[in-house]
Amino acid sequence: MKITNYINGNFHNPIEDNWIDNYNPSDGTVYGQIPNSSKEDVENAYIAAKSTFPSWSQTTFEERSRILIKISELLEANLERFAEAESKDNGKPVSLAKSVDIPRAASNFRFFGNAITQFTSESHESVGQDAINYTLRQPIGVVGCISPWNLPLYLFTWKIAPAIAAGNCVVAKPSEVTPMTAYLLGEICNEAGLPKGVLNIVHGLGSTTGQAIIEHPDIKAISFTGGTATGAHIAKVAAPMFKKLSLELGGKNPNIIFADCDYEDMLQTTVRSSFANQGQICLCGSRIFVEASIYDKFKTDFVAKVKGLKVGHPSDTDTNIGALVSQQHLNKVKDYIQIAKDENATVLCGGNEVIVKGFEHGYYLEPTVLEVPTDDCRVNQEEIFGPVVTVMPFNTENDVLQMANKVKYGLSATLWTNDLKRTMHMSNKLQAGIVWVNTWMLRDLRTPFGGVKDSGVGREGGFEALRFFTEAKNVCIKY
Ligand code: TXE
Repeated sequence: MKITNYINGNFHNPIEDNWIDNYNPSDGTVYGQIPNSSKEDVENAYIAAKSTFPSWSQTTFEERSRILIKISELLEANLERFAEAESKDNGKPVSLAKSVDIPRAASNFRFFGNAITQFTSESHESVGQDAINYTLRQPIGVVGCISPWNLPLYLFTWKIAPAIAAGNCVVAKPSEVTPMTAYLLGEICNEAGLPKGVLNIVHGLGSTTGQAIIEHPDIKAISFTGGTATGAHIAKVAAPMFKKLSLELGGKNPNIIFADCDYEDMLQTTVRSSFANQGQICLCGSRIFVEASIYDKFKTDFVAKVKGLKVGHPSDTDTNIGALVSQQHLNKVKDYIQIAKDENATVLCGGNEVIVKGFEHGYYLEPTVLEVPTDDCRVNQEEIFGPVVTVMPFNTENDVLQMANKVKYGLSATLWTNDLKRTMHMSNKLQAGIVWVNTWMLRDLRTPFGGVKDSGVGREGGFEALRFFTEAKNVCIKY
């Protein structure tokens, strides 16, 4: 099938008739083509967005809210179709797409449809100077949203929903590896009555289509989720044009386990935080540190559970681990397993490709647990972004804090303990944008989301996202 660009409410082939193959990771076959859109396609998307902005930015909050909530309802009504498309494109189990990705995409529209009706600004009376200040929160204009392949519709809509709720018009690009659900979203937006030109979706490679978006002088804000190197490149291109940037980048998150935790709960959740979505979530706890007194027990119990995970075709209802997103990504993850061996890590389980009967050319890998000799080896420092975790013991709170913080990333951290003082102390000291205590990936959409250090700049979520997609203008009136 051919995926096409969604510009001004209609579907268009790319002007240069340039196409790239779209792979199904579960069997390695090409099942479609997507445009590799050029600068001209991006320009057309920009023109549609620009000409719609004056009317969309003047649409009442109630009307914007009504349309966003309608999109949310239509996504829910099309849950099966979207979940199957997401799984086919990405390799994730259909059950995961059905329970997490698509419901969350629907929640993004519902949440920001509601949030915009509650978004207020401040006023300040300058007492003694007979003046009052009030702050207007005005939409920016045309904004760019660029998203990755790991949680395709989930992250695409996490950007688009607040952008359009705040009154902007959007030029958006999903990952070239997982374009399908973004393509289907266009139809849903038309059905929901979103005015033509509010959302424009261009498909293509980062180096052509993505580059044209970030270089466009009149796309004044970019919200990006993806790799740290790409984030750094975007910052460099955007800086001379003073674009507003929100960059959500990689992670190498510590999962710190103290002996006083609720053990069974920790064990179950740690399996999930290590391998959900084949470990391809920027929030996965890929470095597991365990207090020495329970280290051996943990290793035995954890490895037993991991060995029980079923690697299989994404459509099978009992599959826990589906396919990795691409051959290239599978190769990268396998290279890291070799690097670990070269650095004297012990493979406690996994480490090999899996041949799934009937789907021999799919990109399957066993969930892998590596016991590492030191915290500064490469597999403990670099983002692998696959079904691979490291484990090692620690003795004291201070030791583990140092190791946890000794990476260039700072997205999230998970802490397992029932000690209140330790919880407070560690949560304050961990260098991360998000700390979970005795849970993982419990997301409340009102809370700020983002990282420190090389994990990015800016915060998404709640009013933070609406603030990002608006400019504050202060008006001071002397009376
Ligand atoms: O990401 P890219 P890739 C990490 C993970 C992964 C690595 C590389 O470690 O192995 O990044 O993944 C678009 N101008 N994460 O190569 O390239 C691209 O088309 C504008 C972490 O897939 O960063 C896609 O839409 N856009 C992560 C998006 O950027 C450009 C999720 C992300 O692709 C561009 C995914 C350019 N010059 C990978 N180049 C997370 N934080 O969750 C690329 N793109």
